[in-house]
Amino acid sequence: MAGIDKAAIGFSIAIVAIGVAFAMYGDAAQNAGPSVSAPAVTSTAPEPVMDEPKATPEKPMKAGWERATSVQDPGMGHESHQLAVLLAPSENTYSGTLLYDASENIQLVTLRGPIGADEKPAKTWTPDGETIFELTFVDPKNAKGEWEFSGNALAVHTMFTNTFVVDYKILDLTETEPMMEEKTVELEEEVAMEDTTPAMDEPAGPMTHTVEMPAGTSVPGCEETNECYSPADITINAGDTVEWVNVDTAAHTVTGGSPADGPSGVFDSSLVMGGASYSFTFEDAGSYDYFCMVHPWMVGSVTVN
Ligand SMILES: [Cu+2]
Repeated sequence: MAGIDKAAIGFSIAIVAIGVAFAMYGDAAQNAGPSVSAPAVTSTAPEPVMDEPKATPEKPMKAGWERATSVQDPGMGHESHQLAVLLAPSENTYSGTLLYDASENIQLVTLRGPIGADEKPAKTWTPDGETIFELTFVDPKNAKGEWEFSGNALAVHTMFTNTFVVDYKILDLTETEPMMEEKTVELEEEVAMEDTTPAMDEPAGPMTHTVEMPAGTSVPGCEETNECYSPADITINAGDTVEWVNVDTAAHTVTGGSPADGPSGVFDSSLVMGGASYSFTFEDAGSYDYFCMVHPWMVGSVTVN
């Protein structure tokens, strides 16, 4: 179970890492790229777009296919990207053929891991220096196509701010349990953007740690397993930043203090809408409890060494 949790957390953070990485040239691509169709967005404004719902593009749904709608990339300051998760993170390895038909060009993403410390793939990401994931990112530069994939999760992505929809079908889906996995089988990867992808391994200096506000936390229940923030308790180094990503549809807060004692005043996100995020940099060692002002069963802590 710990493996699944770690993978799930890692995937979520990895998605942020993807967003962070691609934001760097995503801005350039956006300036140079085709205009986007979202009416509320201009390409030049420094968009305070985190909280604004985007119109879902109209697209006839393909009969017999499933549909996913993207959400704003949660990376801090990287509002210009969109993500849709098609296969949620799993300890099992998924393989299959993805047929996709999206409302605009999309990029294809898989995550593999956690992998062994002796593996040295081209693209890695790690939340803690120990749990290491391999990222695969393919840009087919089209909206329709198919992709043979393999990984512990499957998602699609754009480098634009507007919501996209993707109709998809997964053929020949298999799930391989970790025990059954043959270590000798290498993923066949076409990392089209390999040369331009900023390296994500071995971050130097202060790190950013991601904590999710999971879906469904606006009703009680998550407190029974201490999963109202995920992870609810995190240990970091002084100078590190914690980014809380709201993957729920409900708005939440990240408020220093406790439901019993009220806000500490150390940090307070105010309302973080669904799909938005909040970051705080902890300069001083100590233990910091926090909670959600809207849903006081949601509590978490940050320990700063
Ligand atoms: Cu809440």
